[in-house]
Amino acid sequence: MSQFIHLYPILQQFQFESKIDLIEPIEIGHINQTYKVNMDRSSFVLQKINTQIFKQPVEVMSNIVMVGEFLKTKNYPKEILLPTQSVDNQNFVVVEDSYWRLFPFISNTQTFNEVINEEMAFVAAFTFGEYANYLQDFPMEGLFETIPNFHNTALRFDQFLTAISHTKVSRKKKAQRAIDKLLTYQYLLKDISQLTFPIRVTHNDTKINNVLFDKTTGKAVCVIDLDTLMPGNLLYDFGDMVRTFTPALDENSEDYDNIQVRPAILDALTKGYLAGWGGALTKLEETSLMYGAQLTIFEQALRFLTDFLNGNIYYKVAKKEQNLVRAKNQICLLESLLKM
Ligand code: GN1
Ligand code: MG
Repeated sequence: MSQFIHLYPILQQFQFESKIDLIEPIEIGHINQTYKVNMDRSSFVLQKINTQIFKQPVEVMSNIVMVGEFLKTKNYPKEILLPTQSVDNQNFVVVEDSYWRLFPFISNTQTFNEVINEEMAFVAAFTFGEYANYLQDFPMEGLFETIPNFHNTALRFDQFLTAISHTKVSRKKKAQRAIDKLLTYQYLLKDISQLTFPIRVTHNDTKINNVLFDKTTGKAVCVIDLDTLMPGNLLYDFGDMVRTFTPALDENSEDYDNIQVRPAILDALTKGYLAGWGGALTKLEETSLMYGAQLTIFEQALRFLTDFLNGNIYYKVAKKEQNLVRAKNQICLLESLLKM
C-alpha cells in the first residue's frame, strides 16, 4: 500500500482517506492512469486524466456529466457512469496540476479483451447502439469536441505522411513494408470526403472492454470509458466494434496470420448494433457500415504507425516496437476485411 501513499491526498478530497482497504493499479487503456480503490463496503475507480491528450479535462467531465444526466431523464435502462463528487462538489479534483476523478466501481462486473462468442458480440453491440439511440435528441450544442478532428481520417493520413518524412532512417526502414501498405489504402479516404453523415453523440472508443458485463448473468450492465463522447459520425463507433470484436486476438498480438475478421462475429455485432438503434439509422449510415469499419481500422493502423515513427509519444508502450506491431496487426485485420 505504501507505494500508493501519494494517492491519499487526492482521495482525501473525496473524503475517503480513513476507510481504504486496498489500492491496486488497473492496467487498462493506453492513455489514463487508473487505480481500483477498495473501501470497506464498496470500490471506486480513481483515474488521473492524461492532459497531454485530453487538453480540456473540464470539458471532458462536462460531457460525461451532461450525457449521464440526460440519460437519467430518459430512463435509460442500464447503469449510468457518473463521477463521484469531491468535498467541494466538483466532478474532479486538481492536485499539483494533475486532474483526478473518481467513479463508483460497479460491483460484480467484468470486462473482456476479446469477444468469446456471437452472443457476446450481439449483446455488446446492442449496448453501444442502444446507448447512442437514447441520446438521439441530446442537445448537441452543449457537447464539447474535446479532441478536435479525432476521427478525421484524412488528417490522420497527412500526419502519417509528415511522420514518414520526419522519422529516423532506422525507424523508417523497420516500418517500410507497413508504410508501403498503408500508402496503397489512401483510396479509402475518397468516399468519406464526399458523403455527408448526420452528426450524432458518438462514444468514439467502442472497444469490447468498454462494456461491463455482469459476472453472474453475463448481461451487459454499463457503457464505460466516456472520455471521447463527442459529436461525430457513428460509422467510427461501428468500425471500432468491428476492429476489436471480430479478431480472436487483440491489437497487441504478433500472431499476424491469425488476425482475421471472424464473419459470424461480424454478423452478430452488426445485427446487435442495428437492433440497439431500433431502426433509427439513416439509409446512408446503414449502407455505409462496412465502409466505416474499413476506414476505422485503416485509421487505427495509421495512428499506431505514425506514433511508432514519431518515437512513441502518444500511446503507452511496453517495448519500443509495440506500436509497429499494433500497426501490422491492424493492417492484417484490414486486409482480411477488404477481402470480404
Ligand atoms: C486509446 O486508452 P484507450 O485504450 O481507451 C485511444 C483510442 C484508440 C485506442 C486503441 C483518446 O484508447 O482512440 O482506439 O487507444 N484513445 C484516445 O486501443 O486516443
Ligand atoms: Mg478509451
